[in-house]
Parts: sequence; C-alpha cells; structure tokens
Amino acid sequence: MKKVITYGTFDLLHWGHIRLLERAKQLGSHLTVAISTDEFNCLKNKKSYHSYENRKYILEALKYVDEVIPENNWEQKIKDIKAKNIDIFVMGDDWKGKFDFLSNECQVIYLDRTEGISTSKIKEDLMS
Ligand code: C2G
Repeated sequence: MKKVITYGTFDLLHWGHIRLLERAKQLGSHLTVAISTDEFNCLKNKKSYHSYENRKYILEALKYVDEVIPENNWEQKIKDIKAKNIDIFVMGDDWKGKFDFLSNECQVIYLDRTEGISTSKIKEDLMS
C-alpha cells in the first residue's frame, strides 16, 4: 500500500487542483493532503478566501483524498513523512527542485502544473 502526501493551500478549489490530486492518488493507494492553515498562509503571503476549516471540509469530500492534516510551517514535511510512513511526496512542478532534500526520506515527484487556471486568476477574472 503506497502512501502519498502533498501540501498546499487549495483555496477556491479548481480543476488544476483536482488534476493534481487525481494524479497524486494514482501513484499509490492512500493520499494525505496537508492544507496550509490560515496562520501559515500569512507566512506564505497568501490570503485564502475560505478558512482552513472550510478548505479541509471541501478536500475531505473528494474521492481522491483519504486524509487531511494541517500544514503549520515549512519544516514539518520530514516529520510528517516519517510519522506517516509516506512513500511518495508529490507537488506541482512550479515547486520543481524545492523539495529534493526529501528524497532521502521518500520518492519526490513533481507533476505538470495545469495551465490556464489558478486561484489568483479566478480572483482577477471576477474583479474585471
Ligand atoms: N496546482 C496545479 N495546477 C494549477 C494550480 C495549482 O497543479 N493550475 C498545484 C500546485 O502546483 C500545488 C497544488 O496544486 O502542488 C496546490 O496549489 P496551491 O494551493 O497554490 O499551493 P501552494 O500555495 O503552492 O502551497 O509547502 C508547500 C506549499 O504549501 C504549497
């Protein structure tokens, strides 16, 4: 049973997020998603429209997602991977290279980011 993990804000959930989660789940049989808390989003200079609790509620409703945990900081990934016996760490390739240090703990895979959609594009388009 290969266990997969990924991290992100997942605000205003869109098909780019879903394609990422779908492909992440296809790599194993269990997918954990660590969602950035509202406090951590501040550190990432991101303000999400939906609160952590509501983003968690939405992600937990997805058939590809088996577990949702909070992402509180940049440093927790190694601890999460060890504690949960994770086999594969997945991120979109806008993060390519940034998490290669995790390859001592598990397989690190960057998946193609879905072009033409993003949470910020949704916000910009709605403003125009
Ligand atoms: N993503 C994607 N295609 C898009 C938009 C997002 O594949 N059009 C992917 C991103 O590459 C990321 C995931 O969806 O792997 C979540 O994206 P965000 O919510 O924007 O997450 P981010 O702010 O990049 O946070 O510690 C890691 C950070 O928490 C990642």
